[in-house]
Amino acid sequence: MIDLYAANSSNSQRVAIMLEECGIDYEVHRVDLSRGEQRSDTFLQLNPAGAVPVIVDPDAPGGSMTITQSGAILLYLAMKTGRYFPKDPAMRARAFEWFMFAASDFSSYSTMLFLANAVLPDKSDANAGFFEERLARYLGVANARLEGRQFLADELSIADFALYPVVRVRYALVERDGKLAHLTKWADALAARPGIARGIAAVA
Ligand SMILES: N[C@@H](CCC(=O)N[C@@H](CS)C(=O)NCC(=O)O)C(=O)O
Repeated sequence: MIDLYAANSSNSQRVAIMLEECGIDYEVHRVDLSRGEQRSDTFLQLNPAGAVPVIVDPDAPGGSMTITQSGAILLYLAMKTGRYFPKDPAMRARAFEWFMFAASDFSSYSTMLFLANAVLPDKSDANAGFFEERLARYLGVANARLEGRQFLADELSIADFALYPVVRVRYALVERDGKLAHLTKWADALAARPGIARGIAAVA
């Protein structure tokens, strides 16, 4: 049984989705970010960076392991189970490419938009607008990739699980554009998967 320390956030959703889709037993331990639980001494022992998600896998190769970083956890689970990790080397490279697009480019700008709107001491519409436009451009890039294919790396993979929760949280930008038909079809198909719905609900 894997312990998942999580909040209602896209990074936590990624991990819960992967656990659900792999059929792995897990228990959610909610971390209340608004109360600063991520900075408690107990939590900092799990992740000195004070952020969710974190998993503790008692059955990791070589003994119990604590793993942080949603992307690292997805890769770990993909390698452990052999699931959502294309076997064909070329397609696997594509999955890595789109996984990194999600985990670095798209996620970073989504976080920066959140900071510009809600956290930074000097709020700035210009800064928020800059991050929004970058995200809008990235949505267009993902939309173009999905033309004529069901999933980012052709078969369902960790790339889709990494990107979907962040697109979901930025869906207003998809609707504002109004022309991202391939991305919308992809998001609808993922939303309809019971494992994805269960993963999102598990950390809500
Ligand atoms: N790159 C990390 C980001 C983790 C992260 O920033 N988590 C946020 C929630 S989405 C958090 O716990 N923030 C608490 C804080 O910064 O105090 C990952 O992918 O897991």
